[in-house]
Amino acid sequence: MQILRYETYKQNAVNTEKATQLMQRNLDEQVLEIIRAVQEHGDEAALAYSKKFDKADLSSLLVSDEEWNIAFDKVKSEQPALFQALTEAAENIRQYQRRTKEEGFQFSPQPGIRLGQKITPLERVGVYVPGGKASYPSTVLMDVIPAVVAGVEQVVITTPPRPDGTIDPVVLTAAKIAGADQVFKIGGAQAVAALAYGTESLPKADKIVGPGNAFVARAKKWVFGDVAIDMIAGPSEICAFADNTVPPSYVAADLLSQAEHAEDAASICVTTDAAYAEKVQKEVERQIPLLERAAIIRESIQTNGKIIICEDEAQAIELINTIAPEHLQLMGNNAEEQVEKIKHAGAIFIGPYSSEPLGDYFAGPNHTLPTNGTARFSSPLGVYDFMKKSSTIHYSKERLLDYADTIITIAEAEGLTGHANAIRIRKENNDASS
Ligand code: HSO
Ligand code: ZN
Repeated sequence: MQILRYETYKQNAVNTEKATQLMQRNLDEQVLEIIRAVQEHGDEAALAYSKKFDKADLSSLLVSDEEWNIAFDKVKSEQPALFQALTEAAENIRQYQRRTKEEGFQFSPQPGIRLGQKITPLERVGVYVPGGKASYPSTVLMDVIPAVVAGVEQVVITTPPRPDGTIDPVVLTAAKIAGADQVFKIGGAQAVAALAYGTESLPKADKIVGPGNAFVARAKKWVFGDVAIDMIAGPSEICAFADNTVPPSYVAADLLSQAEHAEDAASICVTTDAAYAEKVQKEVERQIPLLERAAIIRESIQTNGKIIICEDEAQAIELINTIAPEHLQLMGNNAEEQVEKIKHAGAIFIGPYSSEPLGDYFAGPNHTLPTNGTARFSSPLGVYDFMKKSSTIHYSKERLLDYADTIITIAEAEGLTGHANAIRIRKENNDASS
């Protein structure tokens, strides 16, 4: 793991956007073809893609109630500790998410005037759950529960089938614990297209959420506008700010926990102490071979792992705000005071015992977080992502007449005499009758 001084890090941070753009263009051709096929041929195209990409020969896309219940009962009886853990985590997530629910409001700035905001849950939401090695029951809980708490009428999951046509029973169990309504065996860009436009079996969703591979991410970009989407999730990131009060083994373990997600995950340690940086570096090297996913971790640490030495705390905070990491761990002595100075981070873990996996699995706040610097302008997934707002306006006759001339003045300045007329007609009608 590379140790860098702050200045060197800043100079090296040139972007690699051009290469990424080229890759995306090739992907787009395939993704657009899939979207078009699903739009035109619905289930038939979806089933054909499941056969082509997932090697699954399905007769139906929907997971039947029987199949779902069998999976649930099996996990409950054969893996009771896991079942209990998922149930407890779900309760923590529910409790936290209830607090993120916004209420509407009404107020009366003057007698006869009532203004407000009405908040309504979305009707239909599609949650994409990745398959294969990256299929995480914890993500099912994190993405479904806020929608259920919001009051979404229909929450459906799409997830790629395994070659034998089944879905991981633990994912199905998490889906039931979270309160999803239906699960469909469909993944990739075809799932995004099916949710965006609807097919014979899949309902057309108002919003699609959840992480996925490059195909899913690109497809979400293309259907955006026809349907709402949450965010385009990038590789996992962790930034740990630590001092010598924190055991270097904790810092190293936390960095590696994110590096294990994928080769392109990014793990960064920030410190003001050069001797401490070396201790963390040694620990990282010591721990990598002990982990099952050592190969992935090594690659991730070699390419994107960095320990950055800053002059002082102020410089470190400035750097963290520039990175705007998905996960920030403030682990050192001054953690509580540092929180106030952090402007950009998806989730902030405070203190040496608030290790990132605590947030991934259990604490309650969402683990679907803005990545790739987007914490500058976006937020963790929450109930608010599944609700929308309508403004409400009421003026009594008297109040409208009071302000009629003012409104007409603005309408006429815009040259919109029809607008002016809609107000004037009421004014004249009432002048005449008085
Ligand atoms: N840390 C991931 C979420 C996750 N971790 C799921 C384990 N399972 C988000 O960056
Ligand atoms: Zn994780």
